[in-house]
Amino acid sequence: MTDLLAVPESRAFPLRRLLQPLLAARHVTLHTHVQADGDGTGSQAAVAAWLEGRGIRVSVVNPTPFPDSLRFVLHRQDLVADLGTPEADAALDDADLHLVLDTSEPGRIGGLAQRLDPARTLVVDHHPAGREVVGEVAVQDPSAAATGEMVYDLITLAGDPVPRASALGAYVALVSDTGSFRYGNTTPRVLAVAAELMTLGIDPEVVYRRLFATAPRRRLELLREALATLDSDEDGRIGWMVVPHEVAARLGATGEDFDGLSEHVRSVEGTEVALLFRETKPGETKISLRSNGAADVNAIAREFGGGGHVKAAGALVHEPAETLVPRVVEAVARALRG
Ligand SMILES: [Mn+2]
Repeated sequence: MTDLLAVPESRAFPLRRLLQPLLAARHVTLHTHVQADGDGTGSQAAVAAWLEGRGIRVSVVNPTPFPDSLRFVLHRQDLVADLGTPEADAALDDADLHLVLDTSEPGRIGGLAQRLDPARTLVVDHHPAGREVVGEVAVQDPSAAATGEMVYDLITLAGDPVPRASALGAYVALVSDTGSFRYGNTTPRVLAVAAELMTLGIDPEVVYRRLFATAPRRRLELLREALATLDSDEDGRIGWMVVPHEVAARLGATGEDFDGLSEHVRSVEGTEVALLFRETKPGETKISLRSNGAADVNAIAREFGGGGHVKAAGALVHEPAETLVPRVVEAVARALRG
């Protein structure tokens, strides 16, 4: 069997270039996109434990609060300072290097976009490159299943053993972005990396329980409300659910409560594109788009000012769901007609 753990050369070359400034830094701040997910935070945790082991100071500064449900992935809670706090300002001022993980787009990092000097900012991301990139040294590789896979590569290219805390972060990243090793991005290499991480002490069942098997009651109530709105176009190729702002507000639902909701829509037989419309506030709607392969939802999301991957994308639109839903459904129908 070929060495599945070997880093593909097309990825190794740019990652080695990024290693030079990274390992020469004194204090690195780590960043990910708004509404951090398991890949963004897992990648941050993996890099944090690794760089600290090398004697480099690390801070985690995200544009929106670090999700409580993902705190377990960090080896130290005091690494985190939310943007806008004095601690975050101090870390950003003191750092000589910034590393943005799991996005490269200024529009995805909220208020951080104004705080990061591109000349001192590196990017590691697995999304297709957008128009603007936040850092001057950016490694963007859509062939990676997760940013966490690239972080694993970065550590091994440095010639370092993968610390156990880094293994946990990388594993959480892989589980999150592959839908627990079920989506099409689950390559033989992903499973080989996951196997390697297991040998470093990761217990898949423990991670599963922390990520999925416990949820606040409001999350199931949100699912019940969302399922009540389940709808589809005439031939059932496009399905969607809508969560109005008043529902989310009544339940006290946070961003992470919505993770995976669109999978319920996608699971309906015959569905080719699944949509979730979530009003984040009155007059503002977040669209999540999931494709079973027939349509490029990244292209559709870009029509509405967003982006993402071919099979999973999103957009934030300043418009109530009521008028937005028919416009997006029509755009998807057009894409499916090809
Ligand atoms: Mn990701």
